[in-house]
Amino acid sequence: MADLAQVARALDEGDREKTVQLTEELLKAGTSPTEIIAKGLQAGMGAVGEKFSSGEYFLPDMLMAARAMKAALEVLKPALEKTGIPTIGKVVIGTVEGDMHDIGKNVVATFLSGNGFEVFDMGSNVSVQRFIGEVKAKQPDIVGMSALLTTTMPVMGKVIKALEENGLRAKVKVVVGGAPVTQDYANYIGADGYAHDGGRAVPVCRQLLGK
Ligand code: B1M
Repeated sequence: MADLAQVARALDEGDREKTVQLTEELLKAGTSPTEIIAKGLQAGMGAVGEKFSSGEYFLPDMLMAARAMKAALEVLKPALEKTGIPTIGKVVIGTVEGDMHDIGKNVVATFLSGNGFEVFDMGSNVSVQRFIGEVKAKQPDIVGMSALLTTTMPVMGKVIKALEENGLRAKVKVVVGGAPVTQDYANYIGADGYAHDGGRAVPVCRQLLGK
């Protein structure tokens, strides 16, 4: 039978077909999608990241792993999206300007929409101005920002500043996350919440809305 280590390995090898096939097998066998993400897919991505850092892997290896992960997440999406939950609140979410990493943000968006939030996903490389425009247009309860690069993390603070300058800060809660982001950094830039992963983003957002 397929196991989580095999999923991690297939992803590390950038083998999209095998990653999807093993993900399907595990799901059918009753493994929770959350566990498949954390202990299979994300574990594999961690290995890819380490190999990229050490010079063993190059950009195409990261791209192949990203494609495999996206395909496997599509398999898990229906299982993550519970239905019939009344709407808890509206969330506008995006990866900040200069940053193309969208897999983690997609996971967070899927968890939120699967748990009763109406999610407007702006994609990646979202400028400060686009965040402000979307907040004005959608009037969300929460603005979610993701950053995977130490160089793009400061953009999250710029969005918060722009929310203040546009008289919107009191109307929304701001939640931030992404691999290099910490609770301390969230406090430093004046965000309302920080979540380490997609699963934890749900209780953080619920708590901020008092629900
Ligand atoms: Co890039 N990359 N990458 N990359 N990449 C990292 C982030 C890196 C750590 C790799 C490394 O060196 N070890 C490194 C960043 C170093 C740093 O700044 N500290 C890096 C680099 C350097 C780069 C480039 C600069 C490489 C280059 O061109 N020389 C380049 C930058 C491009 C750009 O953005 N401008 C680049 C490009 C890419 C690809 C395009 C090839 C691809 C991204 C494809 C895509 O996303 N569509 C890619 C990938 C795949 C990675 C790694 C290997 C994996 C990222 C990922 O998808 N993880 C990554 C190494 C790593 O993270 N271990 C790396 C899986 C995902 C589920 O986890 O995104 O952490 P994560 O999301 C989690 C949590 O962080 C959290 O919940 C998610 C789900 O549980 N979370 C939130 C995320 N957002 C949240 C928001 C929230 C709450 C929680 O609230 C709103």
